Amino acid sequence: MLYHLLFPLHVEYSFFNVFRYITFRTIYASITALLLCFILGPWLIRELSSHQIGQTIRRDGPERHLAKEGTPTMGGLLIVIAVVIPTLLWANLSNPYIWIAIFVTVGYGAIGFLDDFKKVIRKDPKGLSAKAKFTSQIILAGMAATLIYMDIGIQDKVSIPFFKKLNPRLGILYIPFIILVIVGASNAVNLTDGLDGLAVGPSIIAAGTYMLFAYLTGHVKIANYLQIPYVPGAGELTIFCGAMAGAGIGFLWFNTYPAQVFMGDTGSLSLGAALGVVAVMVKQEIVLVLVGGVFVMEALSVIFQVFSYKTTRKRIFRMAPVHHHFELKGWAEPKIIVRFWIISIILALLAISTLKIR
Ligand code: 57M
Repeated sequence: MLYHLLFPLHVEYSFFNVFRYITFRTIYASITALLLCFILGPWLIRELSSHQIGQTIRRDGPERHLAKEGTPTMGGLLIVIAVVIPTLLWANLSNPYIWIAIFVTVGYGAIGFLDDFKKVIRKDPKGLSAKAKFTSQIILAGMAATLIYMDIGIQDKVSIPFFKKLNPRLGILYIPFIILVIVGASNAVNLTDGLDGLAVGPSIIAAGTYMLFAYLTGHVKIANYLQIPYVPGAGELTIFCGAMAGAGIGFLWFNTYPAQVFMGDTGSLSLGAALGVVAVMVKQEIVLVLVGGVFVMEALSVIFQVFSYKTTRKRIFRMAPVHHHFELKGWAEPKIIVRFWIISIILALLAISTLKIR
């Protein structure tokens, strides 16, 4: 909105030219997101607490989680607001990628909200049924995939990290592929969200990485120089990613150990889906496995654990997802969290290196 209101003034006042630049608008989108979190955060936490929107802790988990009983949850509302408002303020709203990113973030936030609402307010420990949750995730991702492939006509070629000449075309299969990326990313972030700051830290790092990818992909000269796909208009997603990184950092202020608030499914589902849809639109889909490596590791730990337990009745980890394993080994919570962040940073750097090593 600010872009549309203020940029036209550059004809009379050259200062307003600065609104043309994606870099300038990204910085201010991040700052706006941070400020929104700092301003709204304490109020939201107070409201959630006063309405007793607190977490119920499962009795079969690591014992030290019992002390977290009653911590306000659904803080993801803050994340969604702090991603969407700065994007609406600073991005070019005639850009379709921006609207698809907002649609997916808000849509998955709404699914998470319904789940949290049933669990926390209606006191139904099961929340939304797995079937309802999964079906609605697939429908939303399917709508986004159709828009991306049919309407905007994003190419169905997939970029394989480290191989610049290997770009398989998926044809119509590109639609289920996009659904897989969005739904997979969303659920993987959700599984990771089990320790203070554990999901939001790697989400910030991933948003920062995709901020870079979006900028490069939308810049014809740089994209050609790096021989990565050039997607006209995708550069505007840099602003969305900047808002996401800002919102994540702002939320972390309150979610860092010992957490004053949890994000709930409202936050985890929307953050994961937002990363997934951006990865698709900037044509760096497969490398998300590396950028979001911590989420992948957490999801795989559950898959292996369930498979092993079902087939051999033996557990690979003391408890899955893998962060519980380290908790039960006696590692202090902050140690696990910060080590997972470090792994995320290393993986993000590796992912960025795929721009050159190819
Ligand atoms: C969400 N959420 C937390 C909070 C957060 C298939 C199975 C592996 C699924 C998995 C599961 O349910 N994962 C989804 C994990 C929960 O946090 C809430 O949920 C939101 C995210 N959806 O925002 O609202 C608890 O996590 C802790 N927490 C923090 N800090 C935070 O910032 O400490 C969360 C955010 C909170 C709080 O304690 O209450 C969760 O873990 O429930 N299931 C599991 O993870 C279960 N694992 C399991 O059953 N493993 C078996 C299997 C797979 C064979 C095994 O290994 O044998 C464990 N989860 C729990 N207790 N809580 C089992 C025991």
